[in-house]
Amino acid sequence: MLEAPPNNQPAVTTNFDSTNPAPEDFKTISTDCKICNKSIECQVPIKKREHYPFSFVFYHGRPVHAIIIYIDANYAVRGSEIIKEIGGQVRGPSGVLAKKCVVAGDWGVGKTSLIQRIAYDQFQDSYDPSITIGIQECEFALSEDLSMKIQFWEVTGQHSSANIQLRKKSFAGADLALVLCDVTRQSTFDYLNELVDDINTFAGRQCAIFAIANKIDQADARQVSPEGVLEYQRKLNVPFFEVSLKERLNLDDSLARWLCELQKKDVGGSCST
Ligand SMILES: Nc1nc2c(ncn2[C@@H]2O[C@H](COP(=O)(O)OP(=O)(O)O)[C@@H](O)[C@H]2O)c(=O)[nH]1
Ligand SMILES: [Mg+2]
Repeated sequence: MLEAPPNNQPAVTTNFDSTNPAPEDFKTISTDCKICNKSIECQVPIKKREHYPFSFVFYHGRPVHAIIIYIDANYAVRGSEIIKEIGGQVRGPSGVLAKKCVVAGDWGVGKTSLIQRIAYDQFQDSYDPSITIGIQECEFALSEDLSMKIQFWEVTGQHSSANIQLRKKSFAGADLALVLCDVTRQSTFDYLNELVDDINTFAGRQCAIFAIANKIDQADARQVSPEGVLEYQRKLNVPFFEVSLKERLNLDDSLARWLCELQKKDVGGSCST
């Protein structure tokens, strides 16, 4: 049985620091945007030394476009690159589709595990609520000359007026939202309703939402049956995938669906998955 983190309300974290730093650990940097034709201020998460240098995709402007910012170990901007808008989405100069994916859900549902599985194909049995991935970038090859770079944001924290601004910041500009729940704890399903509302409000309707019902390897401990999962799917009107991150069950199928959904938005047509 998982133990809730101390106050049951971990802060929204948007960086790599395993000491769960304060949510305001962002640094404002200025850089020129050729589309806006002026200097813009970007809020970039502060990371641990060993994670430098890193690149960060900053979404802004009307219509929304993005700039890739490379930060060196002294927090200097090493360079920036405009990625232009194509059909409401952004594409890098070298056939790279750039996407932002928020990974949200109650504590202990498997947000960190999901990102670790995708990025490193690793799984950790122990639970330390203070360890959050923050932001992790992964690149997926879609074809010989096209790849997709997804920036995964782990968004923790319960709904509360105190962290509503932080949620807004985390969800803004998201192309994809993965909302996780745990089949061994029904309360994690009940939490999805307000999460989906927040995503629709702060990320906008163009953000594709998928729900991940995790931990199906714990069949005996299930509080939500497969029929129950379908019931939530109907109620929330969001596709659900039942997975086990521990056993790596159904992950590839669901990954193929998200990538397909994101790709469809840019290049149109349908996917074979
Ligand atoms: N049995 C089982 N445990 C899992 C699974 N996925 C994650 N866990 C465990 O659940 C706990 C919380 O996972 P974590 O990814 O840290 O949750 P987060 O708080 O949402 O980021 C950890 O102990 C994980 O090992 C799964 O598929 N099956
Ligand atoms: Mg976590």
